[in-house]
Amino acid sequence: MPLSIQEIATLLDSAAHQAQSTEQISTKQRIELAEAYAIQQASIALRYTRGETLVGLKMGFTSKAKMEQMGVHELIWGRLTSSMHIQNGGNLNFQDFIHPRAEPEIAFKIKEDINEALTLENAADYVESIAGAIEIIDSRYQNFKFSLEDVIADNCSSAAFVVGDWHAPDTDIADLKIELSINKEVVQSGSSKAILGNPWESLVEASRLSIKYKEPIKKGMIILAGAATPAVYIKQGDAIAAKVEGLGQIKLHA
Ligand code: OOG
Ligand code: MG
Repeated sequence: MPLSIQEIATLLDSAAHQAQSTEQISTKQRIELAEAYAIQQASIALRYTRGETLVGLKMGFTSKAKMEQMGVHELIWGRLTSSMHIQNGGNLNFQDFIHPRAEPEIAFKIKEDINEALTLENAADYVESIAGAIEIIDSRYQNFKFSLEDVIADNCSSAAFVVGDWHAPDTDIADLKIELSINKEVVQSGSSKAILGNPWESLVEASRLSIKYKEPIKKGMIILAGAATPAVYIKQGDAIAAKVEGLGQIKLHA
């Protein structure tokens, strides 16, 4: 018998909570896109019962680099909760993760509740500030492999994130040089342009998806625009840093 949405949600939540990988759902049963988002919602609801709160949304597969690395070619979105937020320069509790990877991103802090689909023309009106960020992704699936529906059900691999210093919303972010280093060695480099041609497009897409899936973007939320480069595996003891031109450094220790 196929597992129910609630059963899959519990399975994925336990995998994350216990840092134990699990088999891909798609190898056991077929799930539709809408079901995958319903599983994500139910699985994050289990985090809320443990006291976590929703602090933002993340966009995924907004760059070709990421799509190609993971073999998934559609935009996805997931939820960021309070326990995922690590202060800039902070530490990752490595034993809480399965096979974490780091990726450099751009973050938006929302100034006002968003109740409409944004456009490139009005998106900045809703943004209080912009920063560089590092996302730590940690697929709950074996070998970090998944289908589109698998990864959506698994909250798009969200595991942790770090945001750098906040900058004015009129900072030009269309084509910023981005570097990710591990132990001072540059391991990935690219441009913010890789994110849908302009990271603002990612916020526009996030606003559309948030309306479609009835998860409103509220004042104070953080929206991660998606990685500009492929993600890199990290190990315990690593010093991870991202440098985003004009936005400063974002750091964390694994
Ligand atoms: C899925 C999450 C994708 C991004 O920035 O593109 C993502 C994954 O790669 O495991 O966060
Ligand atoms: Mg990401």
